[in-house]
Amino acid sequence: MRNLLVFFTLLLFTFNLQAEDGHNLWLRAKSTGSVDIVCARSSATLTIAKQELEQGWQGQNGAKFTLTIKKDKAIKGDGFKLSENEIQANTELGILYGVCELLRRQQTGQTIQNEICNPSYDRRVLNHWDNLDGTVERGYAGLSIFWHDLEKGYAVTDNDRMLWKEYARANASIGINGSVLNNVNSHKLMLTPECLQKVKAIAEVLRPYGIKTYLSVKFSSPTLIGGLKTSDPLNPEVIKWWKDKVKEIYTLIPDFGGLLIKANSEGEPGPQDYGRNHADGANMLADAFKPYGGIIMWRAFVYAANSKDRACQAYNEFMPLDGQFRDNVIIQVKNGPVDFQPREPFTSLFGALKKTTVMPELQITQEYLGHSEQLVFLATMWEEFLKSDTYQEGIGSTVARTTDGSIFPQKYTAIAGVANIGLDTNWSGHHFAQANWYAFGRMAWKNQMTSEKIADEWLKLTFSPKEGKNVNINISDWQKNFLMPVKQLMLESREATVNYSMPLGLHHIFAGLNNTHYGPGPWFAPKGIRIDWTPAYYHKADSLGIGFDRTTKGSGAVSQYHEPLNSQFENPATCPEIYLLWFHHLPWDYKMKDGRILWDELCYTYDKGVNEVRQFQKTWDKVQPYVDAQRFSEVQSKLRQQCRDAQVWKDGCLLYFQQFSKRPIPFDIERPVYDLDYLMKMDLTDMLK
Ligand code: GCV
Repeated sequence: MRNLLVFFTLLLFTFNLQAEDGHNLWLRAKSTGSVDIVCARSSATLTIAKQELEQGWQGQNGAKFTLTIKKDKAIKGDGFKLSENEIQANTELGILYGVCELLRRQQTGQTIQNEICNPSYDRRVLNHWDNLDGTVERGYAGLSIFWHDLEKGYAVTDNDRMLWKEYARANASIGINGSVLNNVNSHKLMLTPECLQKVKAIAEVLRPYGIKTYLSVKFSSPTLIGGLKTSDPLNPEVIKWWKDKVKEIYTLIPDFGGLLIKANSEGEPGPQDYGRNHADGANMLADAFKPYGGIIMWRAFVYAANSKDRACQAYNEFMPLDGQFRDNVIIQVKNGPVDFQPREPFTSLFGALKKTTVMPELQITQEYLGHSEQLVFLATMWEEFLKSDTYQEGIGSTVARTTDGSIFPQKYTAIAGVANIGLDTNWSGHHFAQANWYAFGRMAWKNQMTSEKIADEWLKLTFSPKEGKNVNINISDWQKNFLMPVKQLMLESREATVNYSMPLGLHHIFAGLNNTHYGPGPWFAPKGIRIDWTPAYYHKADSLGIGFDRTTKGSGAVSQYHEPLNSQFENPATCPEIYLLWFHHLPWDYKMKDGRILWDELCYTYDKGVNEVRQFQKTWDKVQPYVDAQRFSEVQSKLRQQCRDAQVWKDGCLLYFQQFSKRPIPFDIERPVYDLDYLMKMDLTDMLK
């Protein structure tokens, strides 16, 4: 209660809306008094915990606060027990996490009472798709914070170290405890001694903040850099090469986390190149890492050019191997079966694999959701995914529970998020994209956390006006006129994006030019291209209707789900309409639940999406008095862009599909403003950005 009072009292002061560039993320708060810290032990991590407490304390001035490391069976891993005057944990890291939680509660006006906070997953890992030359695959926030121009070698500067420290601090504040430092499309030089020296330097900065380093490497490294003739996982020389390499890694980095492997996927090498399977490959590496406590995160993102339905392939390749993986192998599975689309049902492997550890892979970077140009709060999507019921062990077997160890005992539990971090001053390109980094950490810590609570916390931490001389703002004004409308905007933003880009289960209908996955391109089909890389493979629009038939009469993907989902998805009448065209090819005049025909529904939904973003613009313009000038205008400008993008999506898709539906766009909605020819001819990427 006292924290609530402190939060409210603060906001009755006068404030100074000085320009902010977003670099301080959600860590802007300063202490409002002193605190007397009692802590019997000392270490680098505890020193950080104490500093954080001193710098961010907003409790009673001069209060005594105790940090205690004491074993308690109710506290799991790096969890902690929080009370008004003490944090107790089993580990030093638990103390640091407890401090961060305490400060967050003080700063956001949440209550602090005796409570144990345990993490849902042991490993909460960011996957950086950073290349050794400094570029970032699907990165929209500048160059890599870890790697620079390869020609300049692997030098590390003081500036690098400072930035890595800030990065580590931000991660620790939300419980992230692992970073895969490079792209899953790995560089062959990753495991060379020179490169490993740099990894060591990074690991040293991240370590006190509790962040383990991991790497992505080429499965064929023994051949590429080891001079061997093969990388066959069953070959004794190959096995020895990996054992030696792993020993070398641990000599440099004793707490190294392990590897993330993309094998036999999109041209990456893997065990199948030698007639072996995923288990042969993953287990060989797992055996080499086992003595050091390292893990192998083996990705299930596999699909082939000749596959009838790409969405089925991961299940088909991995289900026969269930039970064959070592206990330090974790299969990393993307939330959706195709590829991080704005909306997909959950990948059927969740709830299907029963004797194999599975970890969700989420994408924080907005590859398919407007890059860092569009305001899309992803927590609502992840909440929908984690709460999806797989029915693995009957009702209530949500994805969250099938992966966090609640249903089956697992040696390790883990979750990954593809990072949206780069050298941009504000780290993530769009000020609101920071919220997705924040949300990933919070949900990885507590997979039951609601997106509403996360948005509330993040907005308070990131946008509460700072105390100062110039502006008078009182709490109820700020809550009513800033917090509530902007939170609402965030919570609606993902659905709006689905509406204006790929509603009713449509997916992967992007412009193909430059492979940017940004604008619409349902027409994209240059001669000679792989059929599964064309949007028509996914939307299948023709004179009869639209959608991908994944019923038992079609690709059969529905059969990969447990009952009752299987039957529910099979029948268009019971299939949730949000997934309708994911599972069904339906006639243009198919009757929707609201009585409209499918074509009309599609038109109204695209139009709704455009209108929603226009409304976001109005909402944002109205909050100007509550936001510093720099962040206000940067977000305003991005929202203008998003409105233009939404219009292009609506016009491009409706005018293209209209050629097949041969029906009018209902007359009570706004007419398209672009010509289809123009949209098809333009390089949409260049036009949109
Ligand atoms: C890192 C999609 C993306 C690729 C990405 C791949 C993956 O295909 O477009 O950029 O590669 O997924 O997740 O491996």
